[in-house]
Amino acid sequence: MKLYYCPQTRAFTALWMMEEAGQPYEIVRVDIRAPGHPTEAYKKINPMGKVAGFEDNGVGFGETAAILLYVAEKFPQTKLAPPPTDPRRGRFLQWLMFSPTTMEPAMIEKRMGHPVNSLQAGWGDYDRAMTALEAAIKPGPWLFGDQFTAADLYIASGLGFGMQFGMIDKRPAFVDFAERAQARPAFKRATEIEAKEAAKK
Ligand SMILES: N[C@@H](CCC(=O)N[C@@H](CS)C(=O)NCC(=O)O)C(=O)O
Repeated sequence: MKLYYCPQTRAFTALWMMEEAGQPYEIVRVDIRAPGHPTEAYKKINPMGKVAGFEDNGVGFGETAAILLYVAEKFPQTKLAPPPTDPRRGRFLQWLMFSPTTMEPAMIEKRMGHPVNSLQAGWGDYDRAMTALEAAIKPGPWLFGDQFTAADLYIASGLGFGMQFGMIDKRPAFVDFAERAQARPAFKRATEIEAKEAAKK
């Protein structure tokens, strides 16, 4: 498995996932800030030319949610996703998709300071999205009780980023959730890899 990665980008989420999965993988650096990016060669991996990208058995693809789901399903023993027959599966998929479909646009809305029509915008609006998320994560420790899944990872990654850059309010439930996730050994390993990769620039 190859993870197409650039430090200090959204590719950190997929890097963290690889460390949670604990399976052999190779990091392939993509410099999104280099002139000429994205190259035609890289667009064969991710047609958008964005990171993260992923390749397994000669097939490349992008989108963090797809990478997380692919890895969780490839290694069911990691229990990073409830299996397709599990009654919680649909709810898991909903929260896995919540990051790109709802949290990200809500963060941009907050940063841009443009109020939106909550009925028309697919993400509702910032307050609606954050209130739904807060209610889901409050019981804890994770969205599915004691089982940490790829959905928790993706949400925690978005919360960490959003709160760091002032795009998400530091509600106590968000801070607790992000800190709990960041205390995981896999997060710490990913952070160390990220620091080493950033130093290579
Ligand atoms: N929806 C994508 C977004 C990825 C994305 O926007 N990545 C940025 C870095 S944070 C990127 O590759 N930017 C370079 C470019 O647009 O060429 C995902 O979640 O994987």
